[in-house]
Amino acid sequence: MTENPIFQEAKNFIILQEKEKVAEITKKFIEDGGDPMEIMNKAFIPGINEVGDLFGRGQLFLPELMLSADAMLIATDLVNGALEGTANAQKKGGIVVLATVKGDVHDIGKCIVVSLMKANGFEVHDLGRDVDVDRIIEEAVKVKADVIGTSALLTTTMKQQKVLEEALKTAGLKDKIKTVVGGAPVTPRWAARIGADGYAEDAQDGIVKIKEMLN
Ligand code: B1M
Repeated sequence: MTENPIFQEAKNFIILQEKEKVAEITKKFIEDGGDPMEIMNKAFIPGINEVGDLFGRGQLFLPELMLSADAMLIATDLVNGALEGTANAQKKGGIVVLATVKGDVHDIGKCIVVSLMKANGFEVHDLGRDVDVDRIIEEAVKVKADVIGTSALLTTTMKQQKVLEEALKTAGLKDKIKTVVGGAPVTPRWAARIGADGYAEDAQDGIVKIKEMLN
């Protein structure tokens, strides 16, 4: 089956930093009954990944990266709004504290994870980005979290996920609160090495892993 050409068009709008066109195409796709996660996974994420590759190769610079990120945030907000509209309050998925780790401002992926978890009936406490390990643990204790999920996008900040594991052990909480790690540089090997309970490749995988843990 041939792929819907709208995905290539939407991907290009992210690469070309066309914020208004991103908003238009996303709204139209959703209004026409499209699955919001489909346009996210097939157009916007490949688009921003391509921007990241161009930036990594020095073919695109920080101001352009920031404009593409703004366009991506518009798409994410619209997709997340549509996902939250589908939330099923009947399902009880458990209590999850989510954050992007200290030193890291990348939160587009984490926001998608938050919305998809809410849509799947989890009680989500989103601490935002650049969040200190002590703050994450404090909130997890306060809300009696079943799971702490962290996102890290930089090779320098993923070490914070290890700091979290060590702090949980020191506080005697390691066997009480499960942990899931995610983010572009994070791998299953890293998760195993630092003693995290789970690794999630994407938002959907995060839901699957947390559900497995809580069963
Ligand atoms: Co930055 N950046 N950035 N950036 N940026 C990367 C990460 C980079 C790989 C680009 C590159 O060089 N090719 C590179 C890191 C290199 C490295 O560490 N080795 C990089 C750099 C260098 C930087 C700066 C240092 C640039 C500078 O200032 N010179 C700076 C750092 C700032 C800081 O954090 N201290 C910086 C800044 C920025 C912007 C602010 C411009 C912007 C972020 C805006 C924002 O998030 N609000 C930005 C962006 C957009 C990117 C890229 C292009 C895209 C990231 C993204 O949003 N992807 C990125 C390149 C890339 O990753 N390919 C890059 C889409 C998003 C949906 O995916 O976040 O991976 P992702 O989330 C996925 C999965 O990973 C998973 O599910 C999500 C959905 O599928 N997931 C989880 C993530 N967390 C999860 C948690 C879970 C479960 C699943 O459970 C807990």
